[in-house]
Amino acid sequence: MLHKQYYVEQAKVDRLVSGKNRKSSFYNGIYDRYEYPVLTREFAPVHWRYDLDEETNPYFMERLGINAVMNSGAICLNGTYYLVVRVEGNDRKSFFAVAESKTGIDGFRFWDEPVVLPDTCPEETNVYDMRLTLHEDGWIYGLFCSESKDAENPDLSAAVAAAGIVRTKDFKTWERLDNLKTLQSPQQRNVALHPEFVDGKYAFYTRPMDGFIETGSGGGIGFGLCEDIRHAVIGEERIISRRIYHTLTESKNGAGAPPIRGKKCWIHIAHGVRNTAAGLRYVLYAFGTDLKDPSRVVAEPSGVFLVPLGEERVGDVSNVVFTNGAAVRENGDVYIYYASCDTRLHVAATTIDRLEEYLFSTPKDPLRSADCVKQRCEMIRRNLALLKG
Ligand code: M1P
Repeated sequence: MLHKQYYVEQAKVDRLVSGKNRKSSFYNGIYDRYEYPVLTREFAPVHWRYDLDEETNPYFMERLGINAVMNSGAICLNGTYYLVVRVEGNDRKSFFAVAESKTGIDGFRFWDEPVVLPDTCPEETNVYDMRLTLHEDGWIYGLFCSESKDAENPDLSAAVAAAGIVRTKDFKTWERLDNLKTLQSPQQRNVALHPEFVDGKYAFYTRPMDGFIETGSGGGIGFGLCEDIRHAVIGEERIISRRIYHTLTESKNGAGAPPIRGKKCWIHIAHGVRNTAAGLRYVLYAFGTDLKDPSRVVAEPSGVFLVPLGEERVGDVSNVVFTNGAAVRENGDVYIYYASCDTRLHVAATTIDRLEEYLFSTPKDPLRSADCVKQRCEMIRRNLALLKG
């Protein structure tokens, strides 16, 4: 028999799912932030966490708790927003689950069952951060991190990150393809697939890494082509968004959602990482690449695009915002899904026009204090002249 506490717990989930989200008072003209996260662990269905049967669970104890819901792939199809969410169990293992909404800013409800990927890699211990691409070949691809123990290193935390590839048409049946092989780089994380063929080939944004945490000689976000996505091999990776000393990408960076086709360029929202006395700080930044040659950067606004603010700054991995999904509507509205502190998921809403104005009108980073203050003074003086009439 169903335990009566089930109804109490399910009512809490239903209340959260039916709650309305509101724009917050935050303003920067680039995007709107929202007051509430779009998903937290409390949105996880009760039947994922509890044995509902009164006989086998007389105290209605949580059996398989959910620790966090975060980094999500996103797509808008026929007016419905789909997220493929990274859900982390209390056992530290992540899995994927689909949540859908009609508004993109609230009302996300998880499907009844998590995604079950074909289990083709016996050494794979953890999977996370799926980037969804609706490709012009007709498939929806999901690229994710497939993590395994580094069998050659006795250190218990030594691991190997590879890019797993799956594809689907309905988010229910998933075909697993070979993991991506990059001949120049031993490890990969944060890999995204470009939505269109480039020179007749599949194009990938990569993040070459020497180790599991440190990118080492990996200079930033790479770009590479391959012919056969079922057995994807990339020979040359060209770095298109470099890590730079004393900027937000100094320690590492990585692609976010697959780029968005704008009117003037491909719009990229990526993450950058720098080290601080308080540990690594993850923020988002943006750049634009040429519509015909997506490996050529044409717009590089200076500084951060989005940083963790207020309550977003605290969580399992504090001082982190991370994105791997954005949903675009036909009218040009863009919803950027970002997680804070590997704990919960938020949305920032903008449009293609606003993003392109940001990309092309924000000044470039002059990279030195003396030049940065000159750049600022030029704007201040123009403004003062305007204010004085
Ligand atoms: O903990 C912050 C993020 O760390 C990793 O990103 P990166 O590979 O750039 O260091 C990822 O594991 C990501 O999931 C996580 O949010």
